Parts: sequence; C-alpha cells; structure tokens
Amino acid sequence: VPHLLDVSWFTESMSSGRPVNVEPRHNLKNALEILARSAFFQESDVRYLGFTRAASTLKALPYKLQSVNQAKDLPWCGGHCMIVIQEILEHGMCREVEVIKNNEHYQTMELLTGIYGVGVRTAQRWFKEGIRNLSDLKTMECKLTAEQVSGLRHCKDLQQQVTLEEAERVGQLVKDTLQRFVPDVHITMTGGFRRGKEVGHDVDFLITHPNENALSGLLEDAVGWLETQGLLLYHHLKKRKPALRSASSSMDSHETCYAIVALPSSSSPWNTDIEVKKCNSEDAERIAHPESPNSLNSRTWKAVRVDLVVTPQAEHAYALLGWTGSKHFERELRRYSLREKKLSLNSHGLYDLEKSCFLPAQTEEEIFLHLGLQYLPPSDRNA
Ligand code: 8DG
Ligand code: MN
Ligand code: MN
Repeated sequence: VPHLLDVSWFTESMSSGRPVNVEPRHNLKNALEILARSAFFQESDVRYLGFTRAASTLKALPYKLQSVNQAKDLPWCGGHCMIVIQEILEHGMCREVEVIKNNEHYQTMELLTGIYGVGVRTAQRWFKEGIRNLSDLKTMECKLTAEQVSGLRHCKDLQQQVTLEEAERVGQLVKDTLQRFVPDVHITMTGGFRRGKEVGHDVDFLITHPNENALSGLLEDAVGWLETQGLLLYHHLKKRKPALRSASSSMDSHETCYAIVALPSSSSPWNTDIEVKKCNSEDAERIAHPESPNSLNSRTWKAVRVDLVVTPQAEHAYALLGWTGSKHFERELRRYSLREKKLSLNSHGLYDLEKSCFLPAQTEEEIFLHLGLQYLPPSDRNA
C-alpha cells in the first residue's frame, strides 16, 4: 500500500494552477472570473459577487463585445469591472489580472482549494502555516480530515473533468445499485449535466419514490453494496434533518451521500449491466487500494465524485430546481424571490413570508409560476 500522501507523481502542470484559456473571445470573462476567485480567496463576498455577476453577464451575451461603448449599458459591468473591460479591449490584457495570476497566495489557494474537502478557510490557514504545494501537505498528515485524505489521494483523477460518457456510466452504476433495493426508484441526473454541459467536476443525482418508506435506508444499502464491490473510494452520509426545513434556512437538509467512486473504464470487464460481481479478488484489491504510482498506467478505473441526494416526492421539484444549478443561477433566483416576491426559496420548498405558508409544487414549471417568472429550461440556467 503506497504512503497515504505520496504525491511524487503529481505533475508540474497541476501545481502551476488551472490552465488559462487564451482564446481572445474568452479573455474578458476569464479575467473577471480570476478577479472573482481572487476576491473569494480573500473572503470578500461583495467583490466576489460583483465580479461573478459581470462575468455571468458577458457569458450570456449573444455577441462578442467589441468596444467599451457596447459595455456601458450592460448590467453589473460598471465601476471596477468597466476599467478591467476597457483595459482588455484596448490592450488585450489587464495588469491587475496578470499580477493576480502570478501572485503566490492566489496560485496556492487555487491549488489547495482544488483538492476535494479543502475550502477557503482551510487553504487560508495552510497558506499562513507555510504550505505552498502538495508535498508540503505531507508534513501535516495528522491534521487532514478523511475527506481531504481521499481528495488528495485521488486529486489527479478528480481534477480531470468528468465527460458526459463517464457521467452516463456513473448513472448506470447508480441505477443498477439502487434498483437492487428499490426496483422502481426514480433517479434524475442533476447539476451541470442536466443543464446540457458536456463535462463536469462531479455527477449529481436526485433520488425519489412516491412511497417515502421505500427511501428509508436506501443510501446506506447502496453504500454497503458499492463497498463490497470495491467501487467506493470515499463516502460521507448526511442524514436528513427535518427541523432544518424552516422558512428562512437556505441550508440544505436532504439526506445526501457525498462520494468518490471507482468508475470502471468502458473497456473493463465489469462495465455497464453490472458485471461487477464477477470481478475477481485481485481486481477488487486493486480498486480498494488505488493510486500506487506504478499502477497508474495499468489502471482500469477512474476516481469520480458523485453526489446522491434523496428527497421525498413532495419536495422533489424544489430539490430538482435547487440541485440543477448553476450555483450563481440559484443564488440570484433565491435573492429575486425573497426581495421581489417575499418568498423564501430553498431546495425543500417555497415559503410565503406574508401568508406564512409553504407553496406546494409538483414540477419546476409550477415553481416558476409561483415566482411569477417565465419558465427557464435547465439549458438556460448556465449563469
Ligand atoms: P459541475 O459539477 O459540472 O462543476 O457544476 P454543477 O453540477 O453546476 O455544480 P455542483 O457543485 O455539482 O452543484 C450542483 C448544484 O447543487 C448547485 O446549484 C448547488 C446545489 N447544491 C445544493 N446543496 C449542495 C451541497 O450541499 N453541496 C453542493 N456541492 N451543492 C449543493 O443545493
Ligand atoms: Mn455537479
Ligand atoms: Mn455536486
């Protein structure tokens, strides 16, 4: 078994941060996203939101921005953002952004927060303690959570994007696993893939059934079975907390499983129709003890992040809307709903603050009706 935190195989390209898209058309949006992330790393919410909104506006533009004049009337693109836009349109780059990209704090935060289980607070603390790269992390093995240990162990796979084809195979695995216990379970792929994206950082699923009792213990059963097959590299089960389904809470309290699965490659013998059971003990051993530097080339699986969310039928539409994203779309929708309609929206329901009651909905369309908004299909929610 390799050392838990052996990261010697970590490639140079990854330690230098995310690849920067150099296509001119994307320069503006990229620049604003870098400024947004930099603000995020400094925990400056106001600036983070400002830059995110401006980047989102540019992303939604049906034409390429050619001049500062064109930008003047765009929402959220004034002030600081306008200076950045102007500089890039005139000089092809923005000094402030270039400085940030070369900044040690920014680069380290990009690297550290890119590890599953590491948030801004943790990365910030590590930076202050002198951590600059993944090898430095070895020295503090004892301080890592189980989630971070898994995140680090599988970071090479997890930083690779999940393709649609892989997501579909994860979907098949999830379906076959859950149907062993509840044959008529309802499963929907949510997140970015539901919005029509071709790649993602994980695969999200919403699980429901008309009979709530059928869902009880389902995630535990699924986790147990995947574990016996050697297909589960990490998981964290979060129980449902009914008390949290309050009017104002934006906290999600669905029963959830945050997992890392070992997805067998498409050419491997245990693909699709779940031939997994037939895998011999040697294969199972290799899956259970992954990431030996020597086995990288011969591996027949890839670590993939999977979120499984269980919801009672009555909350399904709200959970579907909440888990389809994008994050920025959700944030703006909730803000609009509260400010303009005095309705508190989360992924459990919609609460009318003036009438003091929940507004039921069976479909996403009904939720948009409640909010007085035109229905937006998932592919139009890529804000
Ligand atoms: P990606 O994975 O392709 O990068 O994008 P994504 O699918 O849009 O992002 P995501 O991080 O997987 O989140 C999908 C949606 O789920 C997003 O709108 C936020 C929402 N969401 C909740 N609760 C939680 C939670 O506890 N954790 C996470 N990660 N997302 C949550 O409603
Ligand atoms: Mn996702
Ligand atoms: Mn997710």
